[in-house]
Amino acid sequence: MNKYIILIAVIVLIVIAGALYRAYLLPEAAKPVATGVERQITISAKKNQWRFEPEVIEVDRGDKIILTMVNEDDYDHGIAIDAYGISQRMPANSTIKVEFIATQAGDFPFFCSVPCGEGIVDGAKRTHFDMIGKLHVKDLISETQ
Ligand SMILES: [Cu+2]
Repeated sequence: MNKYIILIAVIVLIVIAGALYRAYLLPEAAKPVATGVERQITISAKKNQWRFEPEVIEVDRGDKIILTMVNEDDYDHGIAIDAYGISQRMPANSTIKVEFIATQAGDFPFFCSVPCGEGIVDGAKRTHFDMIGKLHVKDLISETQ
């Protein structure tokens, strides 16, 4: 038999198997959801505190998140959420917007992605590495609201 016909048959089989997997075997928690809810959330990098405010944000899986990131400092910071492939620079004394859909449930750190130094805040040393917070994405299927 022509090897191209065999090749095409194999590809067709793989595609059909993938479609069947998505339709029947994919766990409910792994299916994409969109709640249609838009959440406006503002997070500030507090001036000379090496701290995000707030440090915990809670959303529902499937929500569209519109983050307004305010940098109060005279130097740059960054915002990164690895799980969502987000990494953006926050220029000094400015505000940026970051949009994404919270497709995965779980706890994900958000953190400063631009080395931004250190200082003493209320007698304690704070550094770039203290600029970390938590994004909690609630799963509406496995958690009861
Ligand atoms: Cu920073």
